Amino acid sequence: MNTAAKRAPGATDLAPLDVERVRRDFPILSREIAGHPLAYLDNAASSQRPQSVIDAEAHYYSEIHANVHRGVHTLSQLATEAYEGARDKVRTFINAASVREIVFVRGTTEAINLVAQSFARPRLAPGDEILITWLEHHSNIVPWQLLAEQTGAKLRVVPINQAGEVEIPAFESMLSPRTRLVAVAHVSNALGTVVPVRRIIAAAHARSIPVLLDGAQAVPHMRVDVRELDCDFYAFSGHKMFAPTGIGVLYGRKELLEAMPPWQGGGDMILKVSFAGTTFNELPHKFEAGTPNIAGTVGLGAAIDYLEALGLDRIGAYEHSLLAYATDALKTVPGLRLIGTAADKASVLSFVLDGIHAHDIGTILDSEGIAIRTGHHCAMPVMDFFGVPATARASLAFYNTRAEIDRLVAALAKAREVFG
Ligand code: C6P
Repeated sequence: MNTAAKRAPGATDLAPLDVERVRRDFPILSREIAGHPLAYLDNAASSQRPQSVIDAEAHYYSEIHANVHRGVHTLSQLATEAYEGARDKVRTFINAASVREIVFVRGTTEAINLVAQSFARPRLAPGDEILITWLEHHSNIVPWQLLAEQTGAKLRVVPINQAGEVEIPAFESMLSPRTRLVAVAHVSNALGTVVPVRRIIAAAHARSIPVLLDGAQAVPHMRVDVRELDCDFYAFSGHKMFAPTGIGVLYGRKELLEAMPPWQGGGDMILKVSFAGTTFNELPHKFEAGTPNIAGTVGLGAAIDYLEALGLDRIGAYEHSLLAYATDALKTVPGLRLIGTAADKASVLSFVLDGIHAHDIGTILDSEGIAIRTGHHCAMPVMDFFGVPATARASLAFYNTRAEIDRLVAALAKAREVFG
């Protein structure tokens, strides 16, 4: 295979990422754990923050903090500008048509629950169906189970294959006249599978069925364009894309959001309140009851600036080559079985090692300064499918290096010596 063929789509003319320089932007990456330089390979759980994001939050608190949309005083206006400015950055980042389609929430989990309760619940009758896949995170399973209990609707689950890919023919055959919503991950957190969401959306839309994408594991790794994808809802979390915790985004098509009732009631989501009745605020404020996470949105805006400056295509190209390197390196470890071998994958290596529990692997790696996640990754059905109680999962970001992968492989050899 020639070099160009190994590159990510669209990356042909890009100068490569200067990873050593990039690493210096992240203060935490220079710390030690257990006397070793930190190798942070737990980015799917939560990534780290560049100094610019930390500075943006600190500047917000030390210079402009006040409540938003509520005051005529200077600070309140500055805080409102910063908050709404971040919304516009998100709009550009995912290429939404309007800032009215960008709702700030706590994270992916809250975004999906909002859609379940405000969009789906009023539309569901007993016997209606919600379609998800076998590789979903619990955040894209449990809200639909709760909804099914509340409405009498049915949750249907599209199978995956041994590589961890969604069975598209099965998906197409499971779309029925009773399907009211399709909700699927863009990228699987437990396996790294990139789901062919364009095909899924096209098939669902051909039957006028709306589609929600759980983009928690996609936005940090690839350019997401909600209009090009043609999805109806897109949910993601700031903390996986180098932004603060407690802030996330629900993108929704304006016509759909406009037709939806508010999810929570309170301040800021109203235009007028009297005991005779309440008039709700316009989009997106209708869905943002109470004082929001203003500092978090400012940090999210700074994270977007940072990602845009590096370039999502450049990030994708670098991560693809690191994933290929890591996949080959892990295959050399005796007794290691990769879980999740889809043809199209992003930045996740889940594995089991013969005779060693995932938690023991995690503990040994931690003593070597290497952070990975072990367990079910909030995707228990995936573990059941592959017949394992847990996996060890290394998840990569653009600041990880081949040297860190080499350390991972060496530490796994050590784990085999200790437990083997
Ligand atoms: N996955 C992981 O280690 P929140 O917690 O709301 O920010 O994101 C939930 C969520 C939803 N969908 C997917 C695909 C996810 O990966 C996650 C979070 C983390 O894999 C923590 S469980």
